[in-house]
Amino acid sequence: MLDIQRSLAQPILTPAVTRREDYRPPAWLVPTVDLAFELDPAETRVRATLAVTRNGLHAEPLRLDGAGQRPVSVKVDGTAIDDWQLDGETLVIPLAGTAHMIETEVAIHPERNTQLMGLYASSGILCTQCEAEGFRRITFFPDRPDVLSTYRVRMSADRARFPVLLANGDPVASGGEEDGRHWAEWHDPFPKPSYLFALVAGDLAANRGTFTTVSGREVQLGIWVRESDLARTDHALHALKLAMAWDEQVYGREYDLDVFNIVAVEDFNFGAMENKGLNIFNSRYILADPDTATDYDYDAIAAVVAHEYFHNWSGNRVTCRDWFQLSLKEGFTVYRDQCFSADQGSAAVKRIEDVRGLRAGQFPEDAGPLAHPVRPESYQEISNFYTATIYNKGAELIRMMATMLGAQAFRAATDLYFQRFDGTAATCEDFVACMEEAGGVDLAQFRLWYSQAGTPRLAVAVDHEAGGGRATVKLAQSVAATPGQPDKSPMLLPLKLKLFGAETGRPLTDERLVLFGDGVGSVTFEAITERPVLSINRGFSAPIVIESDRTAADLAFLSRHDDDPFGRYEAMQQLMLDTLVAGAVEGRADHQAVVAAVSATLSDPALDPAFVAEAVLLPSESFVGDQLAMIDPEAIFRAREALRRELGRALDAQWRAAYDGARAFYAYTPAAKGLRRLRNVALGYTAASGAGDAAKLAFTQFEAADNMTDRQAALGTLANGDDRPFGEERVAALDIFYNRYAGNGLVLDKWFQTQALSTRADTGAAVAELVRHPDFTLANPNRARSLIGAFGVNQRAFHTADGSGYRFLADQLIALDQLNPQTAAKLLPPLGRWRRVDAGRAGLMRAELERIVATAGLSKDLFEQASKSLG
Ligand code: B3K
Ligand code: ZN
Repeated sequence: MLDIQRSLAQPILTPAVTRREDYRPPAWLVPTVDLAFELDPAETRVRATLAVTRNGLHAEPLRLDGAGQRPVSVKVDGTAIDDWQLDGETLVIPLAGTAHMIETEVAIHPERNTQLMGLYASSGILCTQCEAEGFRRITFFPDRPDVLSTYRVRMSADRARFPVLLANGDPVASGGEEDGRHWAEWHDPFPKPSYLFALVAGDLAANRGTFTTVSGREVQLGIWVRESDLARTDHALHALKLAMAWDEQVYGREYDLDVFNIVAVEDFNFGAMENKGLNIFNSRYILADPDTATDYDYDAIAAVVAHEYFHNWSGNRVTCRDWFQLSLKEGFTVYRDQCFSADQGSAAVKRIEDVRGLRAGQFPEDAGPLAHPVRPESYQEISNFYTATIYNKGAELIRMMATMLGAQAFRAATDLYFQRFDGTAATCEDFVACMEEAGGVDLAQFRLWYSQAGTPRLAVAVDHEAGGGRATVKLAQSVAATPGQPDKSPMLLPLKLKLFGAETGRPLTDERLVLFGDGVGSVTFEAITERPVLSINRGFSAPIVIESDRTAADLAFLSRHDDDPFGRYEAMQQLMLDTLVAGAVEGRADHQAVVAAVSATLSDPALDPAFVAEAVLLPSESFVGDQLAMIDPEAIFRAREALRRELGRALDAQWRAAYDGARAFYAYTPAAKGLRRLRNVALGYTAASGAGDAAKLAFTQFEAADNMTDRQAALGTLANGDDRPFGEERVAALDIFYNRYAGNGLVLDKWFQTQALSTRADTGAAVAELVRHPDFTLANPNRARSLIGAFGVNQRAFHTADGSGYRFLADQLIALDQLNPQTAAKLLPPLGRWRRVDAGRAGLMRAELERIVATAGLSKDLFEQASKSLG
């Protein structure tokens, strides 16, 4: 009976699948678009005038994508017609000639738009989000990235509520209307796809600046926010100017309009959007001051501002032919923003952070049911493909090509790419072909990185001829099966390697770049006079997993002697991982090698404190889990806590010395940031040691802090603390923090998130209580992510053996899906990891996935993620 009910409840139609191989050029082009908006939050009228031209010889009608609207009127060449049809959501218009003027009018309802796609209202501001397929929610249009048009936009709105009217391109004219309304017209001379369309109307104030481009043009810059937020926009404006200068210097890319505007809104599905000349941002990537934003927030703001700005060339001037090419713009642009950030401070620390992010977000994706290639072959809902694979693995692909070509040839290749494809919609293949042509390299095998999913694994062993002589590095590559791809070919791996002498600690060779493309092979080094220790995949030159035969002693050695900072970090991570895996599997582990290596790192005066802070951090619970075929979340948690406690206790004096020695006046500089980071890592270890004064130490820091980095770190330490000895201070700090920042949404997000990430045993119950808090709402994506998203990645709390964590997440996702399918779908992946846990947990996780899939009226976003996760 139950089964019958379930099958009845299942969606009868599986969402349609879009395939890369089905790509056909558009039947009709739209060289120009005129849009007129009568803006009103309750009902906005949109009149669109499209000049359309037949693309090639065919008899197909014009098909314009829509999203459930019914046109109020349709005209062809000035005459109202009634032989249009709606084919599902698509408006079909029969046309006889090769060029026509099409006019449509629709009514849309921004205030009711909880999906935050298309035109919507956010705290009284009207704004748009069109990528990937939101433009069709505004007007009927061939909503695909290979239809490029120049846009003229006229907006009219109530002057008092919406004094500022912005759109893409440059402002053309503005004026008053009757009834307290006013209008403005904007024109964007650069042909663009509809996903880059944007408008904003609201009561906004601007932090203005100017930038003079390399050829001497002055660009007017504006960061638009609510008046009361203006004081928190200087960092974003400064980052924008740095990014504009950097893209000129490093890529020869100059800005091309007279104005560049950024608007920050509170309700936004992701980080930000690169609309031509009018970027729209989630306010968390704009607003910062020392009292409310951490160093991490400051870094992220600069990175996202730069990322969206860089899209002006990598994405806007050269866009994507179809959404399967998404990594063409996203992978490349992430690579560009990573390099920009590396140039602002420590490149070594930036690389470590990027690799940590890749391992936290992309490796699990590549190893799970949602694995897909950097250039996918099919999708049901394109919004689900804005993934760590497209973005971060995509960036690693660009980085590998840059490594293989070298800086000069890489620049020549990007120049060629921009010049050849400017004003067009290109493919990943076009990019690779430019790399080959300008770089003089053969990338035939490298292309597999675009088509094969999965993280390659490389087994490494070193043979050394006794008595000193040849050293042979033996390599064996494998790529595990992923959904739809049972058999893989070996990939081309650019590997940087170097040998160090085990006795002397000195380099035995120069760094060598080896392009390894075989399943099995070797690299030899001659005249190696002492036992070599191998440093491999230096700088993380290929995004792969290394399985080496290096001993704990070798890893400890490299953590001290490798001259590649990433190599030092990596050796320490591997040493820690091996220890944690042993602890999780056997219930106990020898901590001595890690303790000694951490101690040596802490006491090396030559090291940058920012690097030290990264190097002494333990791998996350989920990364430890990724090393194991079967995860026991409690065992991993216990093993990690045991090692943290041991490190805390054994090195108590060093942590306290680091803590006291790393005091700095607040400044947002790389040096001061590094000191804060080290100090807060030291605080965490002191707390982990169980020292009697740790709660007091953290609470004192919490109260005395003159910046959010220190305050939030102290709060996080307290929030993790058990009732004894942390009870009083923990409760007090959470209360003080909440009251101090009441009304500041971005800081309240931190308050929710800190509690959702707590390692305490009662976190599940606490989070279930927090969804009933008056400040909690699923309608705001930042708030939903801060509690529900953070809970999903809290390994201990989410994987509670009774399945309450799984049930909680599923309940929340089903509720969120009603409002905002895109954001709900993004938070689903933790439920898909059922293959990695014991049968009891796996059954509970699958039951929740099945319940989601069987929910009536589910979005295709969540349906695709949940059904694929069932595998
Ligand atoms: N291009 C946007 C992301 C749009 C996501 C649509 N689901 C922001 C960025 O990557 O720069
Ligand atoms: Zn992007």
